[in-house]
Parts: sequence; C-alpha cells; structure tokens
Amino acid sequence: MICHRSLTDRPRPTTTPAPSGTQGPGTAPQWWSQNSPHVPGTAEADDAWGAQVRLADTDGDGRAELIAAAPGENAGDGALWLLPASRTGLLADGSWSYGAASLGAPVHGARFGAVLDE
Ligand SMILES: [Ca+2]
Ligand SMILES: [Ca+2]
Repeated sequence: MICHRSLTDRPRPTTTPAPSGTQGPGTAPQWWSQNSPHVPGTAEADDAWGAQVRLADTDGDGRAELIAAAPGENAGDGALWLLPASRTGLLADGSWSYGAASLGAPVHGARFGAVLDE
C-alpha cells in the first residue's frame, strides 16, 4: 500500500497501486511528506502533497518509482516529487522534485501535477 502523510500528520491512505520492489502485497504501509527526511521541501498549508500519486518505472529497471504531486505547492504553481525504488521498496533518500519551469513551461498558477495521466 502506498500512502502519504497530510500536513496535519494524520495518515490518510491513497489508492493501493501495485507494490514496488520484491516485497509484494502484505508489506507494512510506508508514509512520506515534504517533512520526511530526504524529501525536498517543507509541508505547507494548501500544498496538497500527494493529491495525485502514481507508480511508474521511470528508469526502466523493472522497479516502480513513486510520483507524488503537490498542485498547490508555491501558491499554486505545483510540483512533482519522485521517490526512487530500490530492491526492497521505495526510498525517500535520493528523491527529487521538479515543476513546470523544469520543462520550460509557464509556472505561475500552473497547478503542475493537478492531473497525472497513467
Ligand atoms: Ca511545500
Ligand atoms: Ca525504476
């Protein structure tokens, strides 16, 4: 189960995508926020971090990374976070974030990450 932690630190599970790594179903839930060690940024009101989440093998190694969106980041500019996958599961260490500016797109009020396609 992939989960995220809200600004209030009250766990709120999201959908249940396929697990990453070799642990498979039945492993303990994992929780992250922008306040988790190694996750870039700081949790702020209205970030909506985790409003959209997807698992995708972005580097072709056979393990699904976690993509978490915060469309409210930076007063509505929005951003995405990528948490890398390891043999044993997802990791906060090595995670990174990017926004519309990374793609050369307009940033102000873009709500980047408001919709994540499959
Ligand atoms: Ca933030
Ligand atoms: Ca991968």
